[in-house]
Amino acid sequence: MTKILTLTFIEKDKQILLGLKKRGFGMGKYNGFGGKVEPGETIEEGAKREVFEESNLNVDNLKKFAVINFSWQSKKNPDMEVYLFKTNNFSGTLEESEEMKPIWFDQEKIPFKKMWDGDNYWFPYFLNNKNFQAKFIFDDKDKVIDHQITEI
Ligand code: 8OG
Repeated sequence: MTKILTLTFIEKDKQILLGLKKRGFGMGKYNGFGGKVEPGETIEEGAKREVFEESNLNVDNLKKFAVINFSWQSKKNPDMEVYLFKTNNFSGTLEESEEMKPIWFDQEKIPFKKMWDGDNYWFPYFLNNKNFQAKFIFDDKDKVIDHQITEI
């Protein structure tokens, strides 16, 4: 069964808020904020809830810019369908959570070496304000072995 997840990026001027994941899936990597959509909530509600749980910020006016399907050749993880949102509408006090240590990065200084391998491929679309659909297949070491990105 495919897991449905969200991933939200908060933007301010030419900066993007990323969090260093402190535990679980993707530990040690920088990422946007997100996670599983819970039964009974819409994808957008799930996205807002995850941002709040992980950063203490309230976000609004989320703009969906991509859907990415991730899978592993060995099936070591379930297939995932991730809905990506961006927003520059946020309020509240940024706080570190048990899951994430948030840090603002300049757009030109995104820490790709400490991010998911696939992010190298699709982040430029995001930074250039393109909407897209993508598919990534990873090997056992989470390296990309196949991918496809289509602008929409
Ligand atoms: O609830 P949990 O922390 O396990 O959710 C995983 C988060 O990681 C969710 O926001 C979706 C996101 N995610 C993946 N794969 C990838 C990926 O390859 N790159 C990025 N940037 N995020 C990913 O599940």
